Amino acid sequence: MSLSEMVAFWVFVTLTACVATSWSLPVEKRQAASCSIDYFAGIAPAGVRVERVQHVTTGFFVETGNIGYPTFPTGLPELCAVIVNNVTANYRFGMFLPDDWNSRFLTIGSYSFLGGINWLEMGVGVKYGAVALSTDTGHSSGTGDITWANTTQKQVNWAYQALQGSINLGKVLAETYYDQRITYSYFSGCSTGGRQGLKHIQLDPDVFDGALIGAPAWDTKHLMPWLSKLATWNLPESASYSLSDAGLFSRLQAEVLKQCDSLDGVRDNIISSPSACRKKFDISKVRCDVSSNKTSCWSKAQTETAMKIYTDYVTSNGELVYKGAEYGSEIEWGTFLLPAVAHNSSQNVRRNFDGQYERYFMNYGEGWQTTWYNDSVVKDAETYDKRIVHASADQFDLGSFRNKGKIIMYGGLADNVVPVQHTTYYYDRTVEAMGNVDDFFRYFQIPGMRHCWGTPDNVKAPWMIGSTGQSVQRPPYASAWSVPLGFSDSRHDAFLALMDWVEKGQEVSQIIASEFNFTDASQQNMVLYRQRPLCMFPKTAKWDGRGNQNDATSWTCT
Ligand SMILES: *[C@@H]1O[C@H](CO)[C@@H](O)[C@H](O)[C@H]1NC(C)=O
Ligand SMILES: *[C@@H]1O[C@H](CO)[C@@H](O)[C@H](O)[C@H]1NC(C)=O
Ligand SMILES: *[C@@H]1O[C@H](CO)[C@@H](O)[C@H](O)[C@H]1NC(C)=O
Ligand SMILES: *[C@@H]1O[C@H](CO)[C@@H](O)[C@H](O)[C@H]1NC(C)=O
Ligand SMILES: *[C@@H]1O[C@H](CO)[C@@H](O)[C@H](O)[C@H]1NC(C)=O
Ligand SMILES: *[C@@H]1O[C@H](CO)[C@@H](O)[C@H](O)[C@H]1NC(C)=O
Ligand SMILES: [Ca+2]
Repeated sequence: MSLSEMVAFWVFVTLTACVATSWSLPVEKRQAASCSIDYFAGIAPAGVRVERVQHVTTGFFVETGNIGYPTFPTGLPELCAVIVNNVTANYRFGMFLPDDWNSRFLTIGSYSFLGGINWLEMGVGVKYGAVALSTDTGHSSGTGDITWANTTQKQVNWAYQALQGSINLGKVLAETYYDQRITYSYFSGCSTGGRQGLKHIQLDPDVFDGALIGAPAWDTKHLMPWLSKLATWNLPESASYSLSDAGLFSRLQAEVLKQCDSLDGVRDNIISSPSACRKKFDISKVRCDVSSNKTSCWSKAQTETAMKIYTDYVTSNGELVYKGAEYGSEIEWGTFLLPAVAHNSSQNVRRNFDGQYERYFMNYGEGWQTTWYNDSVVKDAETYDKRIVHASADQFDLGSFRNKGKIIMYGGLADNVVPVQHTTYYYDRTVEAMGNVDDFFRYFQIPGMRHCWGTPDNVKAPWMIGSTGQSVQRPPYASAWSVPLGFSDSRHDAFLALMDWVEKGQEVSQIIASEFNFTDASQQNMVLYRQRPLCMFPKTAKWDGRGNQNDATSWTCT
């Protein structure tokens, strides 16, 4: 044996011994052994720093200083938590790699302009047995803050680059760690998360096999100017037409319910046909012109402001910017219209969102005032988005994704944070571009649901379909997953339904939504209140006229 042969032989023996030792361990133990910063630093490519690796055996994981997502999951299975930092592009992502892995990869979406890793909902995802990943989108920020968006790199990171790079590297790290291929790649997200899901399908049709898309804020370049327009309809706050008390929105919502509930054929506190309401609603019924009761009396001028909000925002050139608010969504109008800062702040805006997109994302500068808004802002937003930032997920033809993946999209008919008519508009435009899309893209409207989850107290519509953002809204909260009280199956859980469609070819034509009642003041216990099928758009649920209306079997999709 020559020296080189001896070295080669020694290397062979050593490697064989290592591999033999390693393979003699059960798979889970072997992974736990690799769950170390040295291991991940060893497999990570140049340009990234592995910040933290922790084998979680306590069911609980915390990342201190995460101001975007300060709630953390509990009840976790044993897993490896990893934080990776792309130091070149300046974004971070987190992964939960379960010891007991079913070879699926699940990307979890973000919300709003929040900067941080969404560990809470990764915690939901990992309970399906998948690797779960989320990115901080390249910055650290809390609610209602867009001041961070003052460099092109940060804007582009939020728009798509941070998530794109995170998914690409995350997949490689997972496959290396498990020494096993990913069989299916999924996405689940709502709001900004919905935008991210559609955006990444548009960027790369091979990125996901299935995507659960909730209330997508897909049209960033129009959504944000619409918010400013909304603010200008309502400013100044001292004006007779201004809507400045949450009581006004409750009063209007109650009137809409009174006039429109039965227009869908069933008096059940749910407006299932807002389009019928749009044709019939008489807003003058909320007027009482009692100036001493500003909280629930509407003036004529205020009803005119409301009518602008219900109507599509179209520029003076006739271009549609954003679809109007839906009838039944009034409780949510306060999100953008009620002051979040002192009434008389120097900026004179009701919500920071009103003008921060223009100031920071569009580089108008800190001094820009919402009251300066005019339709040319729309043109500027379109141009900047198209040329530089590419945040909007505004491609309607989804191309070859059709041959590869499946999409379940949903939107609450009482959503006015991302007005639901614009979600329907995305679906309609896609059908226009691609023809009937039932083979791969199905849309489910959820009557009475607010933005992403929840329902007004006087509506209590079935809304829960176990999507990642939804589960944690109800007990057991931070340790929740799927639909509670025994409904974690593919008839009630939209993500399980999506997996069955992708992996077994089982088409999803309805999903049964649930609503629960709390049975204690501390809201830790619930009973089932009612269930009803959500139907593949444009079908709607029809009551059979006989059975218990709270029972899903009394309804069919027609
Ligand atoms: C951007 O904003 C941050 C604070 O969020 C500030 O520290 C930084 O100097 C700003 N950068 C530019 C280019 O304005
Ligand atoms: C870091 O991010 C940039 C921009 O997304 C990307 O091009 C690069 O590949 C990333 N590096 C790694 C090692 O993932
Ligand atoms: C204002 O009107 C509402 C609804 O009519 C009523 O419940 C409330 O008591 C009134 N408030 C005052 C101060 O009159
Ligand atoms: C400004 O707002 C504060 C708090 O809302 C209030 O106390 C103060 O009277 C206001 N000042 C003026 C000039 O309106
Ligand atoms: C419209 O708004 C833009 C941005 O604030 C401003 O530059 C422009 O001068 C305004 N145009 C008119 C006609 O007021
Ligand atoms: C749930 O709450 C609704 C509305 O408050 C009530 O009508 C219904 O009887 C309750 N159902 C159960 C099972 O508690
Ligand atoms: Ca009804």
